[in-house]
Parts: sequence; C-alpha cells; structure tokens
Amino acid sequence: MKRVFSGVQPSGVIHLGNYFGALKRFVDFQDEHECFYCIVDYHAITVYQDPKELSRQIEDTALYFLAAGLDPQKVTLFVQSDVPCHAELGWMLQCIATFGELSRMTQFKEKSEGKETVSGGLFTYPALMAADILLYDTDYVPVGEDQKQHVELCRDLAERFNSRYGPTFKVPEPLIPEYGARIKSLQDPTKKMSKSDPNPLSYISLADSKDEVARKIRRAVTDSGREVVYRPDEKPALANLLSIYSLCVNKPISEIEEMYRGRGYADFKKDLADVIIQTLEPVQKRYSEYKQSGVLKDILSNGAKRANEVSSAVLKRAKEAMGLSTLIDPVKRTI
Ligand code: AQP
Repeated sequence: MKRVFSGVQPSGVIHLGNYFGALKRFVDFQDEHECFYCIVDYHAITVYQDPKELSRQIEDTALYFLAAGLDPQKVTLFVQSDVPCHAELGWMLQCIATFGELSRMTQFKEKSEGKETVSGGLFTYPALMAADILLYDTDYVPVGEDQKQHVELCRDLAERFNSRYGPTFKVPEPLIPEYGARIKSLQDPTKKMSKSDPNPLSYISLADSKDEVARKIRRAVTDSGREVVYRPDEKPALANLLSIYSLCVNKPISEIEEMYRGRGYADFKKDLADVIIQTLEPVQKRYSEYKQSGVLKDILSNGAKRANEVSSAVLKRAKEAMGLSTLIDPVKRTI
C-alpha cells in the first residue's frame, strides 16, 4: 500500500478551506492507502498561542478530523509533539536546508510581513514539515496549493540528503486537488481563507451555526454587476463563492452558472448558505458524537504509538547515515 502523510495546524477553528483542501480529501485515501494524519502543534507555536487555547484546539482539530469521516481503525491519527522523532529530524534537516531557500518561502514572507518580531521557528518550520513527511517513507502528501512550495522544499531536502549521505529517504509527491486547492477569504478574494485571520467574517468555520453561515454569506463581498458567472479575473469574489458552491454540491461550476442564469446575486447567496449548512450538518453531528463518546484520548494514544514505531526506524536510518550517535536507540529510547 502506498503511504500518505498530511497535517493540519491547531492554530484556530478549522474552516471550509481546510475542509475542502485537506480533511475531506484525507478521507478519500483511507481505504486504499496507509495514512498518517498529524495535528502539527509544533508548527502552530511558530506564532504565539495561548496555552489553554492551544490544548483546546489540538483536541478540537482531532475531533474535526474524525468528524470529517476519518476512521481511526484505518488511519493513524496523532499529535506531532507526542512523537519526539519529528523535532529531532526537524533539527537535522534545518542543517541541510539553506538560509537562502528558507528565505524564499512565500508563507514565511506573508506571515512575517509587518510584524515587529518574528520567531526563528517561523523561519525554519518548512524543515520541520519536511521531517514530518519524510519520517513515514511517504509516497503522497495531499495539501492545498499554499503548501505546494513547502512540499517541493521537502523533496529538495530529501534528494540533497540522499546524495550527500546515501539513499535514506523516499522522495514524496504533493497531491494538489484540481478544485478546492485555494478557497479565498470571504472578505478579500486576493487572500486565502485562513484560520488566523482576525476577521471571523472572512471564513466559514466548521463549527458555525446556521445563522452564522447565513450572515457570513450575506456579508461576503461580491463584485459589480449581478450576473452569476465564473470569471475569476473579472469577478474573483463571485468565482470563489461559485467554487465553494460547486464543492458543496459536487457539481461542475458550469451547471451552477446555468441554474442561476437570469437570477441575481441575492438568490445565489441564499442558496449558497443553504448548501454550506447542509455540508456542515453531518460533520457537526459526528463532531458532537465523538466529543461525547470520550474516545479521543485512546485514539490519539494509539496513533502516537504507531507513529512512534514507524518514525523512529526512519530516524535511526537518518542518524546512522549522517554519522550521528545512536547509543540511545531511537526505536527503544534506551541504551
Ligand atoms: N484557503 C484554503 N484553501 C484550500 N486549502 C487550504 N488549506 C489551508 N487553507 C486553505 C490547507 O489545509 C491544510 C491545513 O493547513 P494548515 O493548518 O497547515 O495551515 P495553513 O495552510 O497555514 O492554513 P490556515 O488555515 O491559513 O492556517 P493559519 O492561518 O494558522 O496559517 C493544508 O493542506 C493547507 O494547504
């Protein structure tokens, strides 16, 4: 079976972009691939997180993974900081990555822009992300478009390591979806929908109530005119809303344009709110069921155990290749 790895940061409420760009797709792999899905809490702390909020968000993110339809019997679901190999290989790969290539990461440029202070972790986190992926001999990494550059860096680091120290890592492939790879902010279609956006009107969270969804869609920016047509260059805000509609009902955009021919934005937006609500309903129901069941701790403990077994064997391989000490066996964690 081919291996799949991907992660989500517990840096805020999971939104429709994370759902269509990541979570929903994760489910599609679980029957025919060996999947490792990770809540990447070390990534989240590259910017300040309130400790209480962070531990709540770790739990919440894990619950949304399950609520999206992941079966804990089929996939390995775990929290990054429970598996020490991630931080260890992350450091080793920071020593392989160059200052120049880390400086070129557009996400670093975007997240550091205008900030008075920026953590070292925010700069080096793509090396940690590369470690996350390489530790599982991953074949495929399903991600949204914003993460493509980081997966490409991961490939470069794996190839550089292999050519310097001998074949050690499998070189993974990013899997970017044709649709849903970049859902935009509802308030500014030049920006992606993002968890850490301070304006909650910019995103639909998976936890939003029916009223909140309806209000956010009503307030979503649209472009001039009243024709419901998909023209991303001319009408980027409307194109984004049409993409969301199409993902919710799983129909091509052309069919939706046809449905709204001769009708205005108001009709379209009202129906869009309804299809989003219908998409969220089963997810929210499963979320509550999992939350009440109290099984999460066991699922994450089992996941950490399995992730630790697999990743420690790969870490050992990498330490040996580099000539680092392996007196403390990364698999057994004892001498
Ligand atoms: N707007 C988006 N459209 C499609 N896919 C998206 N993803 C994120 N935003 C969109 C995909 O969701 C997965 C998890 O993302 P992440 O938690 O690693 O962080 P991110 O990419 O930085 O997403 P956010 O929501 O913008 O978080 P913050 O605000 O904390 O940085 C990834 O596969 C990502 O591609």
